[in-house]
Amino acid sequence: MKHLLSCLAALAALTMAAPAAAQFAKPEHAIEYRKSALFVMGQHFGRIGAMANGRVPFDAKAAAENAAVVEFVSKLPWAAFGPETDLGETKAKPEIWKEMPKFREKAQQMQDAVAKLNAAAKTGDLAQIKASFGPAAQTCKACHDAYREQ
Ligand code: ASC
Repeated sequence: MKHLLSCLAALAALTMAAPAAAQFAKPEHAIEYRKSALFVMGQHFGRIGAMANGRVPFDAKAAAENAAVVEFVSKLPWAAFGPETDLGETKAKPEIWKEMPKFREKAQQMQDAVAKLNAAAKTGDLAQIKASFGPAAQTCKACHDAYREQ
């Protein structure tokens, strides 16, 4: 029984780690994958921003759906910054691979911030969404400023 439980726990851990363990057939697939994930995240993040900034009417259900997508997708790009994915159709700066721990820290700060945004969006309270949107956007910008070619 104990063995079965630890097997199940290991399986659950593996399942949850699946996006992080993503493997790519070619470096250009990894580049396309991370760009796609970041693009999708930006689309959904932007829809929340439009509500937070009053450009579109607030819709609590839409905000919550968008924030859930943002939080999930925020976990995906990082496994695609592996070796040999620094060259190609990418604006990712070489510094990423020279200071990977710093890059990962920034990536983690973004994931933490969008998790907070998602928690705020679940409450349906626009004030809470507004309060957590800015800091989340700041984490996007901080990483772009440091690690993305203009
Ligand atoms: C977005 C988006 C980003 C961030 C960033 C925040 O909507 O696509 O990359 O917000 O512009 O500063």
